[in-house]
Amino acid sequence: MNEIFMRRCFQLAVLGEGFVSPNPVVGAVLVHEGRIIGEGWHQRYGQAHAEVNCINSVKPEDRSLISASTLYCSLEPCHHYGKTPPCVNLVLEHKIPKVVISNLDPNPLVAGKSVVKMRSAGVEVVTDVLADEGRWLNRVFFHFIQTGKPWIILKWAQSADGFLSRVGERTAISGPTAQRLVHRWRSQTDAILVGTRTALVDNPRLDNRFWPHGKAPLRIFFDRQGKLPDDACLLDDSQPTWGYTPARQGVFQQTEFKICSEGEPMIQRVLSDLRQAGKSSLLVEGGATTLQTFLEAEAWQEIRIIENPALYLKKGLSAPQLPKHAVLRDSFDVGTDRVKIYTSPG
Ligand code: AOF
Ligand code: ZN
Repeated sequence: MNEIFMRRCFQLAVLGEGFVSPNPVVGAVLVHEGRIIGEGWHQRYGQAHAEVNCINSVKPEDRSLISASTLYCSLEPCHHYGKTPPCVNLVLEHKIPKVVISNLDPNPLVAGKSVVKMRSAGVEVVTDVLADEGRWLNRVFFHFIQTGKPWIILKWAQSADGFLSRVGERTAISGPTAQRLVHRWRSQTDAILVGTRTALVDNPRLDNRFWPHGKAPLRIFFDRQGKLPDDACLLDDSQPTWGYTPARQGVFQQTEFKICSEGEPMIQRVLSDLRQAGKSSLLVEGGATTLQTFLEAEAWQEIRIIENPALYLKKGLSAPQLPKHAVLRDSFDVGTDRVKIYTSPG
């Protein structure tokens, strides 16, 4: 039973994706004798936590049952006064007798303190239910709060014979359903990065128009020699953008030019800028040289490969080599394409 209700918490948590970072996605359900009487999730950064929304959702006729119900939370209820008051107090005020949690909150302000507080008040607390799934769901939050560094995802699409594209031209590899998925990934990520050649050859928009949910991510591009034409999509000032490029003439509201010197190591610079801006995740969308640079620097936590099993290019720009130590975490079909998700061990 615990696992069924925890899975429901995860489903609810996911509804917050794209809206809550750098906070975790969190879901909560309140169950009385096997019946769900309340559900909630953390919907927006800075706003009510999952537990609050869950308790507020209980119908007036069921409110008397709260003190005889079990609260399931995908994350340990918080212990601190942040932008909202501590959820642990809510549990105690409503005299909820049992709380089931997937993960303890790694935030040092919480970190098991709420479990101790609830147990000392006589609440039965069960932890680690589907803990691995819970950690995977909030991998960005866990990594960011524990290391202070953004979670880096390398993404590429390749043909069945291992090519990224034909040389020097934008090449369609995956189908429209995969494109939607990529836009969903963009909406879940704080920042998206492309290298110089991709910016020039593909003229990408790097928006999430096919998954218009969540906030528009920060776009980042490299163009150290300032070759990108004025009418390039990345210079349309339509959403927050950082260009590692010489400054340009013109009036920009959302576009920031980050001047860098020719020999400066690019990855360290971007990561440190992201860190300072509180960005918890980065999706690197290419091209080959940029992906290779991140791979060689071991600067990645996750790799997502979309493969078109029916497309053979025979020649072109080779896809990067998957590192030997990459661990396959998930694989699934999307439309006519196949997606494989790898993580770095440890
Ligand atoms: C919960 N339930 O739904 C979430 C929690 O700034 P605040 O007040 O929103 O606090 C953010 C921190 O609270 C976040 O870093 C994490 O430790 C925890 N998130 N806790 O009890 C929730 N989203
Ligand atoms: Zn809370």
